[in-house]
Amino acid sequence: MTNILYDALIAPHAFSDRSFLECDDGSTIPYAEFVRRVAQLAHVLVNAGVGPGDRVFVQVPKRSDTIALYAAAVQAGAVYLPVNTAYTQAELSYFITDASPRVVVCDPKDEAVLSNICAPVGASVLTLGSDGTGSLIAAADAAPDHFDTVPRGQDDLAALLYTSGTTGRSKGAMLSHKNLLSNAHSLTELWQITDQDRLIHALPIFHSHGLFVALNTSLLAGARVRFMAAFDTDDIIAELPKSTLLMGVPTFYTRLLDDPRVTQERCANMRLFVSGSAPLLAETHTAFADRTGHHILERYGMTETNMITSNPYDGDRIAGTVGYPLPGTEVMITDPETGAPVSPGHIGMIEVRGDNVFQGYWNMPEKTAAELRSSGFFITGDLGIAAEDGRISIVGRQKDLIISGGYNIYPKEIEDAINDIDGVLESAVFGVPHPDFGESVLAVVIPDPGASVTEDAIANVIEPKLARFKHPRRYILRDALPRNTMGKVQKNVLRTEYAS
Ligand code: MCA
Ligand code: AMP
Repeated sequence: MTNILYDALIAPHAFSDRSFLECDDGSTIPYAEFVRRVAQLAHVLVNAGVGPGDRVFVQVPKRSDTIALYAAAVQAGAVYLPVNTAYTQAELSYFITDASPRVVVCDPKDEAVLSNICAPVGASVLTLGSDGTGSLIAAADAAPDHFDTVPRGQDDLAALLYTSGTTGRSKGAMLSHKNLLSNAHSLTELWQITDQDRLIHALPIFHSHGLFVALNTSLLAGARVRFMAAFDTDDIIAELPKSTLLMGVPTFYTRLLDDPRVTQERCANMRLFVSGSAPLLAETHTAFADRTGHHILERYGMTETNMITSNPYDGDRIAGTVGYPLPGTEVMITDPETGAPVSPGHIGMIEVRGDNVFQGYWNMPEKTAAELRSSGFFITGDLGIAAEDGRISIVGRQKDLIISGGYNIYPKEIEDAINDIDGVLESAVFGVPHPDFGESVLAVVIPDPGASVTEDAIANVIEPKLARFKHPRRYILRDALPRNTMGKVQKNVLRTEYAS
């Protein structure tokens, strides 16, 4: 048996002296060197006790060794579990307890805290810091640069990605080798990515977008990657004339449009701009085309499904639509109440089936059963319309979700944290339009009768509990929440009231 993801993405580069990662400090990591680094890190993982199917939990800065660590987990037959570097100790504690990893890799500054969290689950802690040093790195430097790849089949898990849930508890989406590889093949072919491409990579690498969409396709094609530690408008503008591809969230494009240096001439070498993770406003699409001559290609996906649809590479990229189902992926629009398919032109639930669809939620069979039908169709929670020719438009979400700068924020998680505060009766968290992030978070809080709660006091309690990007920008104290006749909170009323 082979290891299908490793064999497709990493092994073919073993003797290639072509550039893979071009880093911020000007250094370049050729493909063959990367393959050797992956082997060294795989040795470190196995020496730390990682066996096939074990989770490798990773919360580290964006570095070339972080990507090598992902590939090393795959080569060692383990399950890679990256999390947002913004998560707090309280959030990490939940993930680590739920996933019971064998190894946790963290920033050296967090080692003491994570060691405490890891002790009850018996996970070892290794470190990798933003300066590229740490115990993981020291051990890798001393390890052999060849590793006998652990066999893994197509249904074996390669990654576990936590995605927040409407019930307030994050769910681990189990992604198999087949899920990841099939999607990488579809996207590489559709977007015509080759070894002649140079991708500007400015996304975080703890989500599907930056890790799988951007890097699995680059690895499959043997493309070069200008690997940036973080998004920076100046850096991207400097790289445009030397690059061919950019993948980003809509905020990338509104920020680029704010800069007059982004012109047709500067983008002349670019072949493709891709946007996803959040709705791209039609006005952004049009303004970018007017300014640069490039029609941003919008695609649609989810952590659970990888990418689902894409606008065409050749053909009309229509603003406000997310294009057609990827090859091998079926999309069905259904009545949210009955699950029966609806006709083209009618709004319904977007459901998806294919090799890209995950294996279920970690340790949550009832949630898996509720969202993944026995027919194989996954219920996305997004509402859409299919045109007669199959082109999909997303028109809303049935799930209560805010997307801020491409990060998903589930109101229930924040409401639970606010409602736990002494003196709070209830709360409603909702998104309002934001010029940079698309949406931002507000909270309306109803104090208990006679209680004296202040905005600052609430903020102080939330601060250490939730990652910064989830924090409401305001806590608005009121006497009551607007409700409909059924008693359901009318968030649409709040959204309208506080839109400006
Ligand atoms: C940073 N901050 C944010 C966000 N990002 N607040 C709300 N929403 C955000 N997205 C806050 C920080 O906590 C900080 O707060 C302040 O903004 C500045 O932080 P900084 O790191 O400097 O921000 P930035 O570099 O300007 O980051 C903005 C960003 C980043 C580049 C848009 O958020 C980003 O890279 N987003 C991409 C997310 C992504 O990859 N999503 C894919 C999910 P303070 O100053 O108060 O401390 S995968 C997915 O959705 C599916 C599968 C799909 O289809 O792709
Ligand atoms: P996540 O849970 O982080 O995987 O985010 C997935 C969600 O992001 C989807 O269910 C959609 O609601 C949203 N999303 C991703 N791509 C797009 C897009 N192009 N347009 C609108 N929403 C999108």
